[in-house]
Amino acid sequence: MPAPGAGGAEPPRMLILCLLPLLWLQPADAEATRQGGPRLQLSHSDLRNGSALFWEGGVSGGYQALLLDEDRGWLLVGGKDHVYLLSADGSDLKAHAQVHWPASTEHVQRCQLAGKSLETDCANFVRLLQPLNKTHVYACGTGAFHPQCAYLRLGHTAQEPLSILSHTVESGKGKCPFSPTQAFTARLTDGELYAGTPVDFMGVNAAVFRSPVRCSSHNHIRTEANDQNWLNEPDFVGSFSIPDTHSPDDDKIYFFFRERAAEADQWDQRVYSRVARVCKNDVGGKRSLINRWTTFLKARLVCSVPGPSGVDTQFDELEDIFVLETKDPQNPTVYGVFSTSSSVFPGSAVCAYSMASIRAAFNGPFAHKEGPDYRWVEYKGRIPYPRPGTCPSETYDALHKSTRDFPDELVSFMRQHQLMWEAVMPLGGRPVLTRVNAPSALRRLVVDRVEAEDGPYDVLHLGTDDGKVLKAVSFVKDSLDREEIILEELTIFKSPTPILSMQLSTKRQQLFVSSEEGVAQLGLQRCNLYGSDCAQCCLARDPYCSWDGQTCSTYFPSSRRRARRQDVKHGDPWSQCPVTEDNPHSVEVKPVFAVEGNATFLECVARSPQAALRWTLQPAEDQEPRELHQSGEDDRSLRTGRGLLVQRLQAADSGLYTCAGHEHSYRQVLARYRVHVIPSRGLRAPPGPRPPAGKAAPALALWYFWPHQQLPPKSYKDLRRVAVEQDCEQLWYREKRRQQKLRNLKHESKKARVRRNNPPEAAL
Ligand SMILES: *[C@@H]1O[C@H](CO)[C@@H](O)[C@H](O)[C@H]1NC(C)=O
Ligand SMILES: *[C@@H]1O[C@H](CO)[C@@H](O)[C@H](O)[C@H]1NC(C)=O
Ligand SMILES: CC(=O)N[C@H]1CO[C@H](CO)[C@@H](O)[C@@H]1O
Repeated sequence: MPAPGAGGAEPPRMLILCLLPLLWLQPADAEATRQGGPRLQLSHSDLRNGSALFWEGGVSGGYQALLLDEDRGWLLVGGKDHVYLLSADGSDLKAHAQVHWPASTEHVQRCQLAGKSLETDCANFVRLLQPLNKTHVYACGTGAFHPQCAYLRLGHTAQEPLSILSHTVESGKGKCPFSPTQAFTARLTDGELYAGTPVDFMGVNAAVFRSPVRCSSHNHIRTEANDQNWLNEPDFVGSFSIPDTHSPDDDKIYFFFRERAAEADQWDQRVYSRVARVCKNDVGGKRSLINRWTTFLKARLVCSVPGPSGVDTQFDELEDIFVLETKDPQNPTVYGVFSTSSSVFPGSAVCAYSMASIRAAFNGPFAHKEGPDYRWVEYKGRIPYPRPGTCPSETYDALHKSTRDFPDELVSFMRQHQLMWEAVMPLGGRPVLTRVNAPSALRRLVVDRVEAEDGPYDVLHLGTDDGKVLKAVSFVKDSLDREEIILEELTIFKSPTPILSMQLSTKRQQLFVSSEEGVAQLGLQRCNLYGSDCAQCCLARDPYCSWDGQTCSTYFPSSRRRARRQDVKHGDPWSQCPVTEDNPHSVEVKPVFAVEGNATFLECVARSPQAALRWTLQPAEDQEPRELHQSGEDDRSLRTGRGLLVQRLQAADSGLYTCAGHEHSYRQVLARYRVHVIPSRGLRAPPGPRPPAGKAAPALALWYFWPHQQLPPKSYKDLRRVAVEQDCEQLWYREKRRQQKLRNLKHESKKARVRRNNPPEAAL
């Protein structure tokens, strides 16, 4: 394997370095960012160059509602007063059609009279798009703080590919929030809309509703209003229909949200995350709980890192939820992204839950509070039959065909007991991914289950609050240790604006991402960017990618090509790639001459951000190489992400320096330098006939390594002229100018920013 940067045909260059200023060296930082940093980092402009397609139309409120049609390959996008139909035609993401759907003038005026802003509040922000059937979509918008819903017809005629059916416009109360920023969730299934949403102008009261959308036989039904035990200032995050048994009568809708925790210490004002569920066939009670849920139950969703002294780090605030479908429709894996409200260390975490653990919490004991002055305890009394929360179905009990037939005892129990005593714990008892003290927080996630050579992996695509998408994979290794790998960090949007929505197309292997700036479409992998050899491809450990013998490219599990090389779990190129023992002799040795007492800089750049650089020095042929540690015996040597700097050179620093990149078990020699330290007394010797006999050796050494097409210098005087004046002075002034620039910059901004923006450059 050729060494990077070893300029093949070029003759060895003689390097003499002057004292290198140390201002820009930052060994500690360089080491720190290498740990667990993303393997691939692409800026917005990198992505523009072929990796992603963009549809831009900056608008306040952003594009919050996305609806993907996998079969036809288009994306419906809800924005301010408009719905757009986007599709990618090769080189572009284009709006093929759009429909204008404003709020009524009357409501815009009322909204403004109430003190709201025309720009950011008093418009119809489209927040919900749900498929109704092949030709129609149910759409809801805020309608200038007067929510409205309507049918949207698709592809009716070529002249009018998208239209709002004006006769279908109806109130959106209980389906869609009033404000473009209030949290909510809604899902249309079987002609009914299940929604968790605020129901008033101020956004103070929120409830879980079911509203008929199409000719459905069911009534309107909701959670009890003004009862903190049902819901306590909730922020809804997601809702899903998940079957419980083979009988549709047992089907349930699950709601995910965060709310003020009534059961926590009342002085503590904690927020907890929740999962709640209702039966689809719940029609409310007959004498009590009329048009109220009789099956509404909720449990706490825990995402925490166990601490050493029993004090767990809680990520309490649910931000987004993704239900990863599996072959078994009753048992998808539920992924949540959480943030911590702790101001000590801001952070985010991703936790995964099994449906079994969620069901176990709902089948467990109820929480109970005897009265206002009592604490929450586990309910130990008699539990009515059928068990509270069970759907009326033949599976458990043929007597009760409808929730209206439920015994009074059960209905009155349901009035008092919504909260389960046990919390739902994450799979593995801890997060699959944590990110603390990071510059941004995680806000959205989608998960793709990818079949790799060594098994299935759940790849997380995470949207941040500053316009980025991270691709990560996390798994338990043989040792039971969990490993989290950030594969990519993509800066999708120009400005650091929050990611609002993400849609995954598994069929097309595409990801759609929206923000206030617009919508981006990108592939799930960019394998070719990991590197152009098998080892780099293998070390990347991206389940989407494998080495096909020529390039790093998409891995297809179905293809029976045994030649595909991939090892996600261990990333071990030894087992996967045609690398035999890495031969250091394939890397050319560059001679370096430096003056005693001065400094020299040996360049060596890792090929991936995860590789650690190690330096060894072999002082003489018959001596063993020894490793140069980060903090040497004296602090004359400094290692940076770009190389090694040795200051105040001594004669003993001469020898063969080898730089190798280490990653897992893989070691690759990247650069070799033969450093010759020339005694400074020799250089300072006055120009004269000959140097003292004892000082002849350096001149010989110099001559030996001198570029072949040049004549060797005749004397120390020549050496000084050629080497010092020509090379060094130029370098010195160049460096001085650079320094001055840096100093000026430093005055303007903070040190840390300057460092980040001006990575140390190789001096030669
Ligand atoms: C864009 O990509 C091409 C190859 O796909 C590459 O040659 C070119 O340098 C890239 N340009 C920029 C500005 O990154
Ligand atoms: C879809 O639903 C709309 C509204 O109920 C109805 O008019 C239309 O005929 C339906 N289309 C199909 C293909 O079922
Ligand atoms: C070429 C060069 O920069 N030489 C410097 C080496 O260090 C001595 C003092 O230690 C300076 O005087 C030289 O200018």
